[in-house]
Amino acid sequence: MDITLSYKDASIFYFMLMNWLSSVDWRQDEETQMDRRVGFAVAQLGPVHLQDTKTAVVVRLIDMLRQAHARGARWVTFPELALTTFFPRYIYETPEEYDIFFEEGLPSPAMRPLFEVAKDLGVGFYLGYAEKTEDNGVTRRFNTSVLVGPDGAILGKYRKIHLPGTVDPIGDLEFEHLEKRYFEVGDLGFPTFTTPDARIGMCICNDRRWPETFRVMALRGAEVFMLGYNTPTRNIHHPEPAHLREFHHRLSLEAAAYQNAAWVMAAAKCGSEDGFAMIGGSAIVAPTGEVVVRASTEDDEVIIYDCDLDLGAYIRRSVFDFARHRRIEHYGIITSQTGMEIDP
Ligand code: CDV
Repeated sequence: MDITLSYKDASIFYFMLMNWLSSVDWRQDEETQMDRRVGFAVAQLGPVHLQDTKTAVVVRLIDMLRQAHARGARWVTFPELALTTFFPRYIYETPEEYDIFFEEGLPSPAMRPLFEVAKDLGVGFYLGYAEKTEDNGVTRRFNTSVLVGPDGAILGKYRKIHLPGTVDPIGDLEFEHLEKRYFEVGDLGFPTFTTPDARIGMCICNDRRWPETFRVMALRGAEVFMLGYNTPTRNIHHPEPAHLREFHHRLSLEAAAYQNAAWVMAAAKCGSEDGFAMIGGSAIVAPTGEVVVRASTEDDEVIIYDCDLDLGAYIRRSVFDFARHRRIEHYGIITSQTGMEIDP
């Protein structure tokens, strides 16, 4: 009997074998072999120019929300400061000049149509915006994100804690980064929110470079981290090779997902805003640390994944079982000291 396989037969056999192997659940834990799948989408936003109106931007957001819903999403993550251009690159002197970028109330008049469509479709979302609020007669401004449930309920807010850049312009640069000028440091900590689908935590852009951000949310049980960002392609403060910008972005997401056994939804505002380039690279990362889907443009683009939340639960029961393996008696310095103090 001739059992010689042609190259084509061997390829088909290999393909079938791999398909079968990838369908086998490798989790040796009966409790988490039951899939808990939920559709999460990331809506990447292309450039928003200074002259673009908030109304026009919200039309784009609603269009992406509808696409995400049509493809099975229950939740959508939109970017940081999604309603306007990334205005902290510009120098403004008085609140009268920069208040046009801020929203008052939730939903603000500009946001309202998005809130209404999302509620009609039964889709929850994260939206980044510039928040202006009155607190005991004092006006305060934050770089904020809001989490709205699929039923239209406002679940809560997060106010950005790690604000990059400077208060005063550096000058002699292509553009500035003045988040410390326009926003206060967030005062809400890193809250997480229980929803019927998953426990969700929020953070914003520069927060992703700091591991403490995600560990605090993970200790509160977050299964999904939602994150919006505006990251200029060029590092004006600390020059570095261009490729590192995307690499460090992805590395931060992958590490956050893996080390905390959670899903990461990362939504960029990207492309060239009035000539100022920002990276794309919106992505969904699994609790294994693997990017499962990534945006391929620097424009409006929806990416979606059917996320198995029990995958994170399995990892939290094994390698990252915090209660069994963390050694807090050795971590005190993390909250008692900011800068480096070298041992004598
Ligand atoms: N919006 C940001 O927080 N951007 C910062 C840049 C300035 C480094 C970021 O971490 O991507």
